[in-house]
Amino acid sequence: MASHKGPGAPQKHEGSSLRIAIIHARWNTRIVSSLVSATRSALLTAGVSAANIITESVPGSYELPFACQKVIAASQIQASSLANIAGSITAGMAGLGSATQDLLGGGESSSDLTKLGQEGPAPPQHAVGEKDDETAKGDKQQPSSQPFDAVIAVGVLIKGETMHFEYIADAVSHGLMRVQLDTGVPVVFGLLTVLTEEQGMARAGMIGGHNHGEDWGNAAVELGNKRRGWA
Ligand code: DLZ
Repeated sequence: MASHKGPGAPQKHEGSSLRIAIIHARWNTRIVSSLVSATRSALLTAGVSAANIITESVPGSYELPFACQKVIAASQIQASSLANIAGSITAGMAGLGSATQDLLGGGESSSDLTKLGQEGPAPPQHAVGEKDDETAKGDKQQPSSQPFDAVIAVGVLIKGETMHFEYIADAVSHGLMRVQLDTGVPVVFGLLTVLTEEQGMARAGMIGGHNHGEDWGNAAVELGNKRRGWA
């Protein structure tokens, strides 16, 4: 009998206007890396530009909620400062006479200036550091400075002999839920909580089976788009 597990029939969502962060733990690195790789591929397949996928790591899963919250906040602050700078330039230009504007070569309309401020080729800045390897790999699209549309938190918790697993799993799932509800930015739950390493490898597509990272990438694109409609 066909399995009913998973997110149902695939839906197509367009990701080319989105900016997405993948925050991953380094514990159980091989499994995490396979999951992150599938997550990234799903984002690229949906049309998200490589320049607009930011990847950042933290030591373990316990750090994921804090890092997600900080990365979201930093991107929102950066976008609003750029909008303020663009607003000041626009106001300054409006205060100059048209002759002075001509002298300065200020032919742009104020909306163009605002656009320059928001979408121009300003280098991205991120509070928790940044892997700027995406543009180096030949991606022609300029990185956007818009706030993140979604964040994907990836980690693998493997049950040990103590109660660590239970405490961390509980804290991280509550923490990630809180971050998305507090910030209004979707945080995709890419946390595997498995009993054995083999279970983790199976869910990361390393010994056959489906790589759950693909679902997480697709969920980020879907939620990133839908959130705009719900705003
Ligand atoms: C301590 C710990 C343990 C025992 N197991 C895992 C795990 O399976 N997966 C994971 O991502 N992290 C683990 N950690 C590390 C914690 O998440 C955290 O990094 C440390 O307790 C420091 O805060």
